Amino acid sequence: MAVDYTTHDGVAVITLNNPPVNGLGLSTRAGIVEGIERAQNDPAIKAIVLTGAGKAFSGGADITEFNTPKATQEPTLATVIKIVEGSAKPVIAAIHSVAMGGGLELALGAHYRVAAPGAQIALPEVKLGILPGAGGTQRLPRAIGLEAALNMIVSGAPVMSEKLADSGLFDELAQGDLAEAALAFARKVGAKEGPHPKVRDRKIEHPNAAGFIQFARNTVAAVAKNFPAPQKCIDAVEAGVQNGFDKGLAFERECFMALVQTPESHALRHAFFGERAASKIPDVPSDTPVRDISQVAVIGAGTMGGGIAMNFINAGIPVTLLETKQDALERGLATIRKNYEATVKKGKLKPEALEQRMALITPTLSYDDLKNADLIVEAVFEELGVKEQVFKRLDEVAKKGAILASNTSTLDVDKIAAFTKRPQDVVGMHFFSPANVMKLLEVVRGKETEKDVLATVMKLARKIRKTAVVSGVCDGFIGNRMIEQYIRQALFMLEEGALPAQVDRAIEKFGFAMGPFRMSDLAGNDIGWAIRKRRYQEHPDMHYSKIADRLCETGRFGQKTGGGWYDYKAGDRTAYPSKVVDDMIVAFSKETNSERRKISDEEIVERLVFALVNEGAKILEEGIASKASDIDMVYLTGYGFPLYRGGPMLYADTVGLYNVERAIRRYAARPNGDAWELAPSIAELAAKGRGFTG
Ligand code: 3H9
Repeated sequence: MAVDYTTHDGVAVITLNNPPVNGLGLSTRAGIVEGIERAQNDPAIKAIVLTGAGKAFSGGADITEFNTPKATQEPTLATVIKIVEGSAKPVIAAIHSVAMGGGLELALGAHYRVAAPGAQIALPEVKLGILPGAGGTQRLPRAIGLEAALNMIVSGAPVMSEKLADSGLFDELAQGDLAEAALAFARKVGAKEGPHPKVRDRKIEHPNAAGFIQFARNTVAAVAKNFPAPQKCIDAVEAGVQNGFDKGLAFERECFMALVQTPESHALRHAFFGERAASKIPDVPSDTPVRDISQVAVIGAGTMGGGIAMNFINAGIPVTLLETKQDALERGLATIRKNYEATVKKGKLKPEALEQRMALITPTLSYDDLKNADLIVEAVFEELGVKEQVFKRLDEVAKKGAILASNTSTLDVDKIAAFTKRPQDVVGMHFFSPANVMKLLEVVRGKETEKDVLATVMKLARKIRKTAVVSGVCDGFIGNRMIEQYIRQALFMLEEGALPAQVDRAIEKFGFAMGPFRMSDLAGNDIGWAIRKRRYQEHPDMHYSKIADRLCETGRFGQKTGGGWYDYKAGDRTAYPSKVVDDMIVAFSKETNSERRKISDEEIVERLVFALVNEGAKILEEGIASKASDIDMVYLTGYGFPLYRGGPMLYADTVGLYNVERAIRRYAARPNGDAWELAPSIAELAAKGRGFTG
């Protein structure tokens, strides 16, 4: 049963009991209606308290029901709220912990609201690409005013209940026990004659509603250009302001039904569940005991090591930072300080907090100082020999049970683990640069990594606010292994007729934050060159365009050398198309007998994105990633894949695997087609009419 019903001396208490967050799925909705009716029919009941068991009042509509028959099956949430609002006996919402989305809308349908402090109050629907669809856009402005409501609806951000104490939303902020306070309140109002107040009857008062709505519209247009929901939120609020509650409500419903079908909403919901699913590892039970991590050490105080250290410090975990030379250590500390100073300047960190954070770092030159660390993250030079020295040393000094992590981005974690006598404690923690900013953390599971090590790292990732995705051991793990195929295609297309600016423009129009050539100029073309040189030795049969090597031979390493695929001016990061490079590309095509042709933007997007998809499919086949949504989370949080498309695997499903397969076969039959070896699972799923994500 998703709802409990109890009575307390003339007051009925309806308790949502649908863990984990009292989502308003069909059975919960039906249970509320049943409870209200039972209370109506019991003459001894004078008032009804509506509350939630466990860790929420309610987290809103059950998102898993969206686009299923249950979502529209009666009683819908709108019906439930109508019944609550129409109850002759007063309904009091007793709100604690979380009242979000449909949960808050339900509370707004009650006649009174009593809240505990510390509750997160939000209409976060916009973050799922929809709008509040059960009266939120109509009732919240009537409860707390147009401006505050529109801000909450368009941002989706939670506001603490105590901040809303005087907003008109709550009738009482309970200081002691919420249940007691709600019961006392219920008895008080239960003794009063009805009718009891309804939020829908309140007026929206604003000196210049039309002006404010226009202002909101302009603001949203600037920040949410690829998402339809924010504008629709404004439209729905406006409809209520202009045409009254009932018409506003009908318009809101219409917008909700349309938005819930959009690919953008589908993508955002996929990301919501993908993020949570990523933290679950199929063969590591959720109750696996974790190791205590209260002291971390980071080896290497360079850009990467410093950024990694900041993550732990920000979470209040002390870090011992090790370098081999005093000046490198000092440089590293100075960079960390500079980063925090920049945050203070932006007003996002208090000056005293800066010193507190710096005080959490213990700099050292001695491995002996690592003996108390519960977790040691190595961020030294990316070469197996260097890693060997470090891990052998760590094996000597680290305490028993300490987790030894490598930040390697390409090397074999099993080989690294084998440098120690405790491979079960070794794991990859691949942070992305800048490590203190980027959300993604690839957790690389070695063949001997213990389950509790994985469970510990996943829990810690949440603490340091990373999206952690588990990858098996392979060259490049999930993210870089896939990006390699994408870059290969980008380079082939230069040879076949495109120029860097065209490739970048096409994929940026698709929604990537930055095209492959601008990205490479930013990261440094020499980095890719070094990786390719290694590839040429390890995989001499692999067919690459040598065009990027030609560029590197001229010393054009990117922004840092004032030129790469593009030209740069001093102090200006704008990428200007380079005649020298474009001429070089055309000459290279001639030299390699590649016939240049006009390549369409559509082909550019297909070849880049399907290269990711094809490799992603192989990664799934090999079990390197355990689910397609993990791959999407890697690309959404670490590689600038457009959020509104949901990641490469969901995008492939949206296009249809039948179409993806046909395109890959087509490209495989063309020049440079040997780079396309169709992943068998694409054909298999396409034949069954299925997709990667469900
Ligand atoms: C809506 O209400 C539409 C209406 O306007 C109109 C309807 C007609 N549904 O985040 P956590 C699951 S739209 C289904 O790790 P926390 C979640 O997947 C809804 N499942 O916990 C996870 O499952 P699992 C508007 C949900 O304590 C588990 O709960 N509401 C829902 O860090 C724990 O989640 C929102 O957008 C849901 N609504 O944070 C709120 N919510 O354990 C979205 C959660 O299997 N939710 N789950 O992985 C949140 O922001 C957070 O989950 C919350 C708890 C703050 C509630």
